[in-house]
Amino acid sequence: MGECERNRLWGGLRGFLIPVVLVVFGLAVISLRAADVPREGATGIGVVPELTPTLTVTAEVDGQPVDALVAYGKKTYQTPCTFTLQTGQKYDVTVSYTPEVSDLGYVPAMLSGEVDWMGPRMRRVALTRQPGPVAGQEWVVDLGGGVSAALVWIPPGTTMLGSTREEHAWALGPEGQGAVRNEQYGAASQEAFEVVRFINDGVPMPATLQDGFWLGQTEVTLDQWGQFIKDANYRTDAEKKGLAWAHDLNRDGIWRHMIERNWQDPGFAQTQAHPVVCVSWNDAKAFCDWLTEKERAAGRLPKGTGYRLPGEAEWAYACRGGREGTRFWWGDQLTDGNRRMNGAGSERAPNRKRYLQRYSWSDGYFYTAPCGSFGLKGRNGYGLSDMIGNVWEWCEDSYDPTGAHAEIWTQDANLRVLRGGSFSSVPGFLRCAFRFKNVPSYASADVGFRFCLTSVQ
Ligand SMILES: [Ca+2]
Ligand SMILES: [Ca+2]
Repeated sequence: MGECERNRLWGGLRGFLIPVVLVVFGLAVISLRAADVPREGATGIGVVPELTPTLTVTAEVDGQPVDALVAYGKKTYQTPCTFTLQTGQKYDVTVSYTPEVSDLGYVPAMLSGEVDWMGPRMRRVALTRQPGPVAGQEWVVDLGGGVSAALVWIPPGTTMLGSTREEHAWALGPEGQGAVRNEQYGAASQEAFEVVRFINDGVPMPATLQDGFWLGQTEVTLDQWGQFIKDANYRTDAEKKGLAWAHDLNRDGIWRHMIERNWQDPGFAQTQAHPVVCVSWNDAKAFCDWLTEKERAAGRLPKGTGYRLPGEAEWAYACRGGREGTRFWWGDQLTDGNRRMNGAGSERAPNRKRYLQRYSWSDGYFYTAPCGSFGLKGRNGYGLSDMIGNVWEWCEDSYDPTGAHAEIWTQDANLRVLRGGSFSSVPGFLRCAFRFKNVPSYASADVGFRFCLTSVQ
């Protein structure tokens, strides 16, 4: 190979290698820069700053800034607070505010989404008050699980406790039927029966309720009771004892202590709309305490209020629905109770032997009726359903044999007051003034309750 040829060959190789080396070297430089060269700081002159997305959260109430709590992940922070985020990241922030002095709490606000911005972002969260009971208006309390209970407002006012001699005589007479000796109650004699059942209405005595309060529009339904049982994992007195007072249908239909009777099986069919029965005073109180705690935690309880059973005077006043001085909330005529109450009517005819006392018409329900079955006609002047009949209702008070008290009376814890009569009651029991009582652990297939919301000490 001559010099000339070698030069030509080298020249050819050089023409090929130099671009290859340049390309390889160039790629190496480029990849080195992309992978390993530290990024320029945001302050570098002539360099585009790399922006990190941040989120600053502040809170306000009625246009004024407040110190709220911000929950992000498992930690909580105080406003104003700033979070450093990453583009594309999903975020979920809860802002809550609990002032020290306020009737009601505030609705927690949620901030959530995907980070689709660079640099700082500011979010000012306007917090609103929790909806809560307002004096003078109906209140629907949320029991959870999609179940609620309506309470009507009972205005302040004066009522007459007890009953007149005339009313007493009517209750014992042929229409009230309270004086007829009835084996199912085990009265030893007519005289004893009269004394036990009717002397205890008490003499007429005015009672003034200074403050209004809310009272359940209906007796507590199975739906509502079930929500409490689920949430509080509660066992009733009847379940613990393994028995309740109920009809002994396999024998003679007489009320007896029956094993394995409780609110889940009182011995007759019920739907979720029926009133819960076989609940003791203790059980009813546990329900009220559960609801108070739950509503307080949710910030929906006005300061100084709570849920409890109605006092005896509150119950009697509410039962009258604004109409004073009559046997029933609709007036004095028993027959006007047709399509207004579920008591012992002629539907009990098949049990004629044991249930001699009843009124002349059929109300359609041998046992409990679904709460509010009688529609608007069955509501008294305050809009309350089944104040007379369906199931007996526990009151907060202890039982004073001399009569009801204007204030809640708790000096004797051995007996608690029951009011309103039930599907099993004679007309003489189905009155606004009639009082009944039993021990706080008593559970019966015709006893339930309704609850109120009022000021508590
Ligand atoms: Ca009935
Ligand atoms: Ca009732």
